[in-house]
Amino acid sequence: VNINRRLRYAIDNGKLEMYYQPLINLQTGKICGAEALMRWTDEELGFVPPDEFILLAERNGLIHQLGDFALTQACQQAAKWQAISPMQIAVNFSSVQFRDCHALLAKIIAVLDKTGLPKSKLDVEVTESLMISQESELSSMLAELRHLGIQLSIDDFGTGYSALSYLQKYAFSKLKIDRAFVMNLSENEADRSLVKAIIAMAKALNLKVVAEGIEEQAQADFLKRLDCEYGQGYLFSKPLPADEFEKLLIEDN
Ligand code: G
Ligand code: G
Ligand code: G
Ligand code: MN
Ligand code: NA
Repeated sequence: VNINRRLRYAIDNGKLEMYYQPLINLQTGKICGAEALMRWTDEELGFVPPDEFILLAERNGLIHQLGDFALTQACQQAAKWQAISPMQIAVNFSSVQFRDCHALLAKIIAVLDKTGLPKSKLDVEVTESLMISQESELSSMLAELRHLGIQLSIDDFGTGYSALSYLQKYAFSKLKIDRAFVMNLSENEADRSLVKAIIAMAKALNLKVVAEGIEEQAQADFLKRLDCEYGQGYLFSKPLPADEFEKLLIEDN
């Protein structure tokens, strides 16, 4: 089976689906947003993990079509869900999508216009790998996103190899602590210290903090005590199909 061909088939035949994982306000326990995560189940290959097909798509160029799909679907849903709750929607972007910054910015603006989602409700998630690229246009593109009122988050924080100087250079709104640091909070004193330090640093830089991969109440309690604003993880909910997320959102409001 040629996985490239199957992925192209999936794009052309509506076989991709967006799932939504609730973003929880740790102080109130309520849903304040969602992260959109792509799912692909192929008739021949079965369930293909997103990190596998995203990597493939980055190599064969299909990432632009996947990215457009994720953005459009997520904004459409979130625009609809504004009637239930003023929730935010976080969409993952690959660094490859930023190679043509102008085109990407135009795409984002066009999708927001078309779907009617307020700009402040979109959260663009990028990883530290984007910060390694020294494209001169990146800086002005990210500044323009923020100028428009769009949120910008640094995802998987702490797992990349980039210097921390980018945190000053770009105006991020949120920092998402990678689940690798959250996982062992209950057992590991070093991880507790590290998470404490990351939260303190984020606060000093005026960034909101999201802790990812929360699976246990003890982890949530620890993070709440440290004034971590938001959490995501299986403790609250795994990523859900749109209709299931919508039910949860209605129950929560
Ligand atoms: O969803 P998990 O649900 O398995 O996702 C695994 C990885 O795939 C994560 O790093 C996530 O950021 C990435 N991913 C999931 N959906 C998307 C998407 O729509 N676009 C991009 N660029 N990455 C995604
Ligand atoms: O999260 P859950 O317990 O439902 O996952 C069960 C199995 O399904 C896991 O082996 C996982 O690899 C796979 N899986 C995880 N997320 C999804 C998804 O969004 N859709 C489908 N079809 N399978 C998934
Ligand atoms: O890299 P990014 O943060 O975009 O990807 C989020 C990934 O984390 C997805 O694969 C999602 O399914 C997964 N995830 C979300 N919550 C949990 C959790 O509590 N535990 C684990 N192990 N994975 C999680
Ligand atoms: Mn993410
Ligand atoms: Na992450």
